[in-house]
Amino acid sequence: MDRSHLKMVLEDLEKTLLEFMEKHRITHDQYRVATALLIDTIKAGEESLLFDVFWEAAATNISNIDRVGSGEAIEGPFYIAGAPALSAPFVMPHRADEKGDVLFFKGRITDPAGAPIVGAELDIWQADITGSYSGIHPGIPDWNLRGRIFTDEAGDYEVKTIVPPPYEIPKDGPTGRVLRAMDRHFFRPAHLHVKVRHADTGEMTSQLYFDGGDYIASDVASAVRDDLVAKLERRADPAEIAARGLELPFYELRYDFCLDRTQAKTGRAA
Ligand code: MBD
Ligand code: FE
Repeated sequence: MDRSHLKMVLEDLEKTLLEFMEKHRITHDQYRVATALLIDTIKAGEESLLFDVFWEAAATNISNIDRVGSGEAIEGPFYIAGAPALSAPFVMPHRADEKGDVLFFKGRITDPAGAPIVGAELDIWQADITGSYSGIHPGIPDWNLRGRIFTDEAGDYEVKTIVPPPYEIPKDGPTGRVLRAMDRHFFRPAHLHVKVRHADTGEMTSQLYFDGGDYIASDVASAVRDDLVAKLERRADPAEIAARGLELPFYELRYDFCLDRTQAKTGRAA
């Protein structure tokens, strides 16, 4: 954004908020409540949560308008850079007694012409069966259910993990206070987060949801997009279960990414 555009946008933001204050006759006491809320949010470490729940989806939707290839999604507040690079066959780091149904998350990454993107990195992070993220919530080993995997010569990827549950955002802090005042629930539908990187395509951030899952139509973060909802397929055939070396039915989620090789030039670093 150049300087004159920045000036114009900031003036418009100022004007919009001033008009809002006039419209709702925001008193000095109410103004103090609002500033205290923002300060509380930062003290509680929820500044990213508050912004991401209310405004990140709009920003990604706007960015997607001119985007070639698979749409992007919100990053949310819980990404941590530097997850372990895994080796094939890929299995997400997990505890010996990790609970949850086994999930194979798989698909192919190609360019718009259908040529495979070989050696693309998928940096994946997700909640455990209690809806907790390692490195964020206490009592979970570092990097649990966080890891980086890579596409093969055909552009294919597959990683073994668990099916995450719907996620209830922290509701006892300032973000929860706002949502409660608005009579909203605190849930996000079950989701997998992923950033995809390749020197030719740059980096993109996605998030995948499970068709038919709870809260798909009422995500507290308003971040579900039809193009990011994939079918969670249950595999119960004993032969298939045995072939996977498993004992119980498992699930597969397939999502193919299309990434434009020219997108690397838009300023997103790989
Ligand atoms: C999450 O896992 C998330 O993805 C968002 C957007 C907000 C809170 C927790
Ligand atoms: Fe999340």
